[in-house]
Amino acid sequence: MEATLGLEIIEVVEQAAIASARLMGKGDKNEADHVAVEAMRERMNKIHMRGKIVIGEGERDDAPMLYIGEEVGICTREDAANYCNPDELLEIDIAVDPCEGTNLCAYGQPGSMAVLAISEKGGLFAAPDFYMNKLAAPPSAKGKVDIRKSPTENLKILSECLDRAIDELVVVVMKRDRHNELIKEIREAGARVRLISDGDVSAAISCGFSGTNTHALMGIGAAPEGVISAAAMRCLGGHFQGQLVYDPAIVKTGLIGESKEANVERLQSMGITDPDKVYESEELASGSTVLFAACGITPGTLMEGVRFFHGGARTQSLVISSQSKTARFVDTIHMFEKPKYIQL
Ligand code: VTB
Repeated sequence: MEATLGLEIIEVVEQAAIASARLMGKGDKNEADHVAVEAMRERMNKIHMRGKIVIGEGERDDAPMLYIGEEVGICTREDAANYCNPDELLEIDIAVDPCEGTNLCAYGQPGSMAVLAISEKGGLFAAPDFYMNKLAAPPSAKGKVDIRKSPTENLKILSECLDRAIDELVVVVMKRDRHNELIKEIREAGARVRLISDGDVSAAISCGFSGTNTHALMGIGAAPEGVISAAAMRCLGGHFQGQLVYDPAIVKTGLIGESKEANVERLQSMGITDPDKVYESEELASGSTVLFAACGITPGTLMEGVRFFHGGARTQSLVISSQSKTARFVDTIHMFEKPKYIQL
């Protein structure tokens, strides 16, 4: 899968990032998202595969493109028989977030990126559009920290695993009222908190790399983004756990549904019988092969943002593979027209 799709998915996230970056700082998050969706979909439809969106822009009625269930790729065309050999059909599931951190992009803030994860059919958890309590930590803490433990306990474990004092740890938390208690506890335990307004995928993945000064992500973000983070962390061997949040009293933003009971029913109708289950990264991204790709829109902890120059642009992407066990940073110069120069 990596040999066939590795380069293609880099181009998919690059195209989405370039499209969004043109609208960086323009204050219109919907448009920044819209152009990323279009660019991502257009490039995806040139790939020799039969792909299905399992995490996307929403249910069909809400989202005209890259909606959940949409089929993408050359082998989904009506005339696919002319191009695709049914015996060698590459059937894959895809989770996308064409502009993760739309607000960040719209206001020119760091940390927005175009991102996707793919796996063979059935290899990614089709998370409902709910919230998820998340715990991400570096590989050395994998399986040792636990979302069922208190933040204080987890920070002690983390400090042992990373062989550093608690006050040398940085925990990323999204700045939301729902996290006031969590933030207080982390600070009281002695660790430092980096509050972010958006973009918990980038924060989760940063825990997988040393040198990012990010040692844990704690708190509640969106569930679909949790699956994408889990896919990357599964490939990196980092720690990622997620637990669905379905109680509107806990999360007061977003589209979570009016009542806890109705939400539980919705989960049950999707086959989720235990709504309180703690999911490990290997369950959220369970496929035998998992690939993850991201391209920076605005500069972030892991990647540069898109930089335009006369006639072209330069991007930085990250592609992670469970197959080759690699994390590749890809630096690309895109030549749109005859550039006056190619900027190094
Ligand atoms: C979360 C987080 C994302 O938006 O979805 C957040 O996972 C929205 O949270 O990374 P609220 O509904 O509480 O505002 C992001 O930050 C960006 O898409």
